[in-house]
Amino acid sequence: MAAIDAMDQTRQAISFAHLEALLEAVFLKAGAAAGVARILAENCAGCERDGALSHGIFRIPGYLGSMKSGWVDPAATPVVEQAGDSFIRVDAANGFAQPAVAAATALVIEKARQNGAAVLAVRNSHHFSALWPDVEPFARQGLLALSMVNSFPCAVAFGAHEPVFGTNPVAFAAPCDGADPIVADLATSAIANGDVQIAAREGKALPPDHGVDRHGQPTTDPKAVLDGGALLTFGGYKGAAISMMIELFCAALTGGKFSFEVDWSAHPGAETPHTGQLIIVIDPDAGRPSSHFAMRARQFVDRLEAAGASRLPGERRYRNRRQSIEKGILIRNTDLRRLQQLAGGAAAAKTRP
Ligand code: NDP
Ligand code: PYC
Repeated sequence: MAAIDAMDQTRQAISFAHLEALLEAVFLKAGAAAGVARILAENCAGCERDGALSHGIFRIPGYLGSMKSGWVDPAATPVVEQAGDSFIRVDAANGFAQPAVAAATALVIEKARQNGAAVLAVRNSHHFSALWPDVEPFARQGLLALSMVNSFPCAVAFGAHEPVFGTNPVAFAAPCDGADPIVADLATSAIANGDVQIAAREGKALPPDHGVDRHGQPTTDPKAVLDGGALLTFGGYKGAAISMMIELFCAALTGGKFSFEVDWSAHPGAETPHTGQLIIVIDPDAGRPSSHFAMRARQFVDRLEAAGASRLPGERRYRNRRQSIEKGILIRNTDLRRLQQLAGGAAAAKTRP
């Protein structure tokens, strides 16, 4: 999509299956391998369904720009390497991160169940989405998962004057008795770059203390942040420390690039960060005769709620998901038409609601 038309407020509700099929056709038409197109379509449609809008269909132009410019290989075959009993490395071969993670998932689960924990270190990969889709499925199988990914230089360390960090999100998922898994997923910058872009398109100001302009001066203007400025980390030096951990774990450990090493200047239109990702999976009941963790998680959540916690992380997304499943996913008509064009005529018949 050349641009999302922020002025067009007319929308229609479409099913998840319809959106997923449409996006799959878009990725296929742009040259993605069949397996890659399917995985990215499910991921992107899931973000839209759950209201994770900074990483839903808004990202399609960026995906396609990266593919068209030759920056990412949408037909890459990831190479899975067993680096240790419970340490699995994947070379994503300059492809997207999600197919690389998918290629190793069965092995990671097997090793986590066998040994109590497993580490998945992905390098040479492009992650352009939310992180929760990477961790939630593990928790649905009774496992704990922690993941992080670095991105591209757009956030300044506490007291620094140049962006070295990416927006570097971290996410965890945990099973909880009688409920959806607990899932938290957050950028370590004060705000995700995607939300800054959305604010710029919609003419909205950022909250104070989120970004600086190209001269290092505080600004609430999203355009000034995007045009040579930078984001701050959340929580000052504390967020900076977590962002530093993410750089070390996702680049130095995996063999991927640090955010500051990402240079797509020779690939106009490219937007997907070419970095690395780490996932740690733990079997919480390893060495115990019966399931314990999910029950303890439930007790903790009950205590939080009794203490007045108004909502848990992940709750907004789950609510959106339930609504989308019941009533359909609301998509602007202009966006739907543009996606249909990108999918090509042949796909249109396949993707009717
Ligand atoms: P948010 O600040 O919107 O939310 C962060 C977390 O806090 C979520 O789990 C959210 O749950 C939860 N939360 C929000 N408000 C409350 C509240 N009042 N009480 C309790 N919990 C709350 O996310 P970010 O803007 O930091 O990140 C947005 C997305 O961008 C993430 O999915 C992230 O993975 C993605 N991202 C991806 C990058 C990449 O390189 N691929 C880089 C940076 C970000 P809920 O979801 O239910 O609202
Ligand atoms: O929203 O900060 C972000 C982001 C970076 C890469 C993908 N999403």
